[in-house]
Amino acid sequence: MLTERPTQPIAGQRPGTSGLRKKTAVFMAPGYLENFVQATFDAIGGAGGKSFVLGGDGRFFNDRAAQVILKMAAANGAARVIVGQGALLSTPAASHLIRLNRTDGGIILSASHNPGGPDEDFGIKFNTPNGGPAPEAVTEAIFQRTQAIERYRMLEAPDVDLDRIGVHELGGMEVSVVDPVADYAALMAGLFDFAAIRALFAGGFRMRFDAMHAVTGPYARAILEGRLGAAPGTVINALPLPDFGGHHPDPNPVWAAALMEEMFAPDGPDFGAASDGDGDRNMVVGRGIYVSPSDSLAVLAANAQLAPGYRGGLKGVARSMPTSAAADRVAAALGIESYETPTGWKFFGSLLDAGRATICGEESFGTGSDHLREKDGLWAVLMWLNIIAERKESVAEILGAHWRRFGRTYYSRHDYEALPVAEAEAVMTGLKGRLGSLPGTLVEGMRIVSADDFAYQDPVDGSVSRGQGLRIVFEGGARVVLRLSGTGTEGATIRLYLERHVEGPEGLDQPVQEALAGMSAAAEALAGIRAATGRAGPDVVT
Ligand code: VG1
Ligand code: CO
Repeated sequence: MLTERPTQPIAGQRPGTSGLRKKTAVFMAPGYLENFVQATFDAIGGAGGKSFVLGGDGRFFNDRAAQVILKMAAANGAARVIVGQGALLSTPAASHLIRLNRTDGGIILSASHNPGGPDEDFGIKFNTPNGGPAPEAVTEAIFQRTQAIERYRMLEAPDVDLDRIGVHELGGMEVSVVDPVADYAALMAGLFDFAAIRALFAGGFRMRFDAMHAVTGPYARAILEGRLGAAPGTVINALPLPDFGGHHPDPNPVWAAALMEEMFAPDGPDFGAASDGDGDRNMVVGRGIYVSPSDSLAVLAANAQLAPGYRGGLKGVARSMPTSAAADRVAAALGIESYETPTGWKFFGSLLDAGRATICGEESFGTGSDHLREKDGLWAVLMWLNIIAERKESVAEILGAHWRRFGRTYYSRHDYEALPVAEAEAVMTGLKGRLGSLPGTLVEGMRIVSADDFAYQDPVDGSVSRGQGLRIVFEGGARVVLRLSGTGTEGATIRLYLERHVEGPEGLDQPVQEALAGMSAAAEALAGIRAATGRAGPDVVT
């Protein structure tokens, strides 16, 4: 039975950097999820006759939310929804399925790297027919609709058995339950030299992949251990759990500490990697060496032609503003365009669609290419494996060679988490107010050449996004960048990004935080985060 249920606007349903994220209990409150889903359907001109992809990272409430969304899609007249078995889909796999099946978009249930569980976080995100996160104009339209909503449509029907692969029927709508891994694995096999990677593993190459009890486990098992012959047990924490085993599914040295320890042990594996809650991010580690995400982007761009899918070369490279300029140097050497976009994958979509960029990346452990329209954790791991198989060198050798050729861009992000909102905003507005007076001045003995609040005009569609982070550039290109996180659910998080380039050949092997000590002091002199918040230092350093 189809019902129209009266409702009213709920405050605060504005999507952030990557969809709408709130405490799980907020999402479970009556009408909360329903309002947002109905607003999404309304904002895209209704769901009637349309097809969608649906899946999530398996966190607590993923299964219930999927059933609600299916019944709402049916009640709104959708023709077909493609769902990953068990309501699971990694974000990149969802993006691929949208493109492969030419659907009218997709709904992804995830709060990505945020912890999951009844007391933790949940999230939802709409992706457009190109497979990418909805651009700002669409998220704004959804938000406007949440503020005017008066009713939502719901089908009263039993749940669909999402564990059974095949075609189901729900109130006249087709529900296709598909293997979440198969199409994605086939896409990867077309991009990379699986035979060469198989030979690498057959030759005794040892790898550890930490799936962090999040969605990538089944993908990594099937591809690395199944198709590529990595030793059984290569993938650890492979079972997706509703609370990610109580951990943060955030692939960085802090939250993947056990992997780091193994990789830095004397007889550690040759290669290590981890991915986040929804599988769109990656951390890559060599034996005894950590690869910063900004460096990873640069190395992948410089070596992409070693992989069959990229033999023809790259059209351009794009990075988010806080990501280091290491990739720009590669683009310059290759004679291709480089782009600097605001934080969030949605800003890469138009460049990828227009064929202006092939590889994109963010400092937050996100890398991807034009094979789909999301960042893609396993893609980056496979690209590294393909490069290692071709170059027959270790991660340390590949990075060392990269730095000797392009110089080394020391880089670090310092996160001050869960600050009182007023305190965090005072730090940001204080510095923002002083930006105009900074150029030409000396801080910690370094001269500032420019200071601005980053604004971006999309070179393809001309849309403008302002207020994307405070950017202070010093002589020689060193930078201090500050922005507020748009993905948290508690208080405010200030992200401070530090960067300094060393051309070499001397000084390429300094400890990162030592190399950036001057930048850190300059940042405190400029922004006074510690002074204003009383914090002794950042909560997370990556
Ligand atoms: C963070 C990262 C950003 C990333 C976003 C979503 O955003 O910094 O680079 O695109 O998360 O990634 P913020 O606003 O908290 O800095 V994911 O893997 O959460 O979809
Ligand atoms: Co993610």
